[in-house]
Amino acid sequence: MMKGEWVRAHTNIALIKYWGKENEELIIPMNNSLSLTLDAFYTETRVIFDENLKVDELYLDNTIQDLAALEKVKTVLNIVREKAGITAKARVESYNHVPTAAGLASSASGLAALAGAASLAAGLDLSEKELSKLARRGSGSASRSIYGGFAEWQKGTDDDTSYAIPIDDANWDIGMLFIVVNDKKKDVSSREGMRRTVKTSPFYQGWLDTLDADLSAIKEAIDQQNIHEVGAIAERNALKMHATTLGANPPFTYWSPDSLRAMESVRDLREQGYSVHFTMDAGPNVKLICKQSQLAEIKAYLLRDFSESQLIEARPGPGLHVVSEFSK
Ligand code: 2P0
Repeated sequence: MMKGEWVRAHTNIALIKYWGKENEELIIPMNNSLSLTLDAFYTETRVIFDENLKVDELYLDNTIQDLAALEKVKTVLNIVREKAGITAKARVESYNHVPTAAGLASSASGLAALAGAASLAAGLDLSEKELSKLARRGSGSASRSIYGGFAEWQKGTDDDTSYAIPIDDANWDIGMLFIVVNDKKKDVSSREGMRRTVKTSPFYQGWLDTLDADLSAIKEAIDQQNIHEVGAIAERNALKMHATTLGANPPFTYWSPDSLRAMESVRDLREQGYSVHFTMDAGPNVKLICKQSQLAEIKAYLLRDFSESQLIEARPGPGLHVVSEFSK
């Protein structure tokens, strides 16, 4: 039996989105993406390789998960077993730390924590680059959660060249505020959504054509610690990504009426003189990009339209690390 330590990975939110795969099996993306890792949401995971187990098992928040949930996990475990030359099945114990039960659990933190925990349990001593590649095989966005602050996932051309690198430690006045929108409609998973968009949306090429410009502009704005530009570029990038879904066949959108209400609030805040922009991912929640020093004021303003439990403050967070004191 090989029992690893608890490893924590924080989630990240992309400011330049990953949207589409060039290689589905290896998870090589169509474009580079750039994200900010956050303090507020994280996953803690431990892996035990045990010869007595018949199958791999995943316990999430103390509840055993079904085969569908195991799919991404098994991909990572199989690569680790192959690298370490072991055959034992694994018991994976994982806890998601999310302030509310709002569907914010992320495959980014989950698969990054697993990459760290499984490689440690197997006795592998992987570099950050190797960990990023391993996490990527589980879920693309997880490649970026190896690092704290801003990270860029460089698409590369194959398994060996597609991984994230750190860009900036984000130790300046930037924060995010989540507006959690509850939405009952059934989601199109991001995996299915990006696949359908790449295949069928006539707007997809337009999305790809402007990415290099967005990426170089946002890197310059990060260098200058220019919160207004960082937010403005991220907002435009997110809107372009979401526009591609309306051109897909069948068409779909992740927006709900409450998402639009949240966007309206962002415009109101800008009229009040705040530097606030938004981004959205494969769901209806809206994430504001603003000065960390103004998070409390902005939250107070939003309490006119949203409840306390819908508003979650986030600050830049750290990269993958071992936790000596397990916190649950
Ligand atoms: C991102 N998203 O860059 C983009 C923006 C959603 C919208 O990465 O198929 O769970 O496991 O590689 O990483 C969500 O997709 O997808 C995502 P897979 P993943 O954050």
